[in-house]
Amino acid sequence: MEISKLVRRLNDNEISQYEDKGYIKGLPVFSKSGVKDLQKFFLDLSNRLPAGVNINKTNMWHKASKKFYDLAHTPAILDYVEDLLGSNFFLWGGQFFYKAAKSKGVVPWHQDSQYWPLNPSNSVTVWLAVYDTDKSNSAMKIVSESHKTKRFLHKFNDDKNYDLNQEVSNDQIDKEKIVYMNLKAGEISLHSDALLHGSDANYSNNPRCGITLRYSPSNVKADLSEWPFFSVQIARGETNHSLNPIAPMPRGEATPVKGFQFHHEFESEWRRN
Ligand SMILES: O=C(O)CCC(=O)C(=O)O
Repeated sequence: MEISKLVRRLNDNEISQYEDKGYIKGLPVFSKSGVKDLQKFFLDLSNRLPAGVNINKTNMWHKASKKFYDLAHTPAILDYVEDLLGSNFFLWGGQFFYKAAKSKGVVPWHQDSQYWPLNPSNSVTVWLAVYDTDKSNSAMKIVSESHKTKRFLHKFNDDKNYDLNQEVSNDQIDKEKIVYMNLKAGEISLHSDALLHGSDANYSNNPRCGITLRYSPSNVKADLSEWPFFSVQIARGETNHSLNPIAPMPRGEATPVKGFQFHHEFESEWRRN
């Protein structure tokens, strides 16, 4: 995938904005021709899913698919993350947030850290736009500065249109501070794991898809009693091998069929494909 000529490093204002507001948006990664490849990549991978499997319920693509692994190790993306996390960090999650045109799927307001048994809580999510995205086609929305409140009260909600099952109620949301993460295809936003975010249904005729990549500094440890499948791939620098299990680079193409899978579950599929 061709990289945009506009890629760069984060400047001091952007780094301060991340610390102060909890996000940065509109960072270029892929060129126009790279975006065509990105869209083909998304369609190819989603077409591999067995009938009845919802792509929004799958995860760990970086452990299953060499192509996804390569995307998540794109140097321009890692440079932006390094500017926030420093030179030693790992990749541990890769998934899609897809909403077809006219789809009713909603991502309720939440903090990622509510879902993740990671300590310390200091992860960065890259949200890579596969298509142009704004409020009309359900761009992700965030509450600026909400990451400064470490824990909002989440309640379980099994609404059939929800892509996640824990939500922060509307009365806890400071409406004045909502920002839509408008992005051109091939651009990324970055958000803190403590930032409140979510997205509405897609009432438009255009699809929207974000590829999310999760990175943490190498001192972060997962509680394996809660997440036994957790394993990491070094993204930059070094990692402490005694803190978390290490996942190999995929040796081929496999397809996750649910959210949580061990890396060894993909091995036989690599041999077959
Ligand atoms: O794409 C969305 O609407 C939400 C993404 C999200 O929840 C996340 O990146 O953690």
